Amino acid sequence: MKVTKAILIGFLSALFVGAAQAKQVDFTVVMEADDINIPELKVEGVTIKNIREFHVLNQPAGLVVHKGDTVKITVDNKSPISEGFAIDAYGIKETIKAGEKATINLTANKTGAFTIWCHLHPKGIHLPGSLNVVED
Ligand SMILES: [Cu+2]
Repeated sequence: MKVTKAILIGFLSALFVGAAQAKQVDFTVVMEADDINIPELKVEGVTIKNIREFHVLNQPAGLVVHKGDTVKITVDNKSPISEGFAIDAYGIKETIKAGEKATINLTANKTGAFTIWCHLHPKGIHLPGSLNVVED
């Protein structure tokens, strides 16, 4: 009887510890745009006019969670245009209008490094990020 009790307590403890490892993780990702205009640039005797550099960056770009975590990502789009937030492996594809926020929920049930990308713009304009799901 004592042994059975000890085994039962051990089993329940293992269950409890296992359940305690998965946790709720909240992130805020801000999409910031850089819009730079260079009216004239002289390089090696060549004059280039009206250079515009526009790109969008997710900050932070990399998110790290543990397998089993419940993840809530608040995406704040501070870009002057609509932006996309997609994670293919988790079936996420959100479009967020300029100045708006979106909340994305997922359970991190697949391990690996997954690209967070914008399905609206080329990757040279909107730099990709990553969701990294690690084993405990
Ligand atoms: Cu974009």
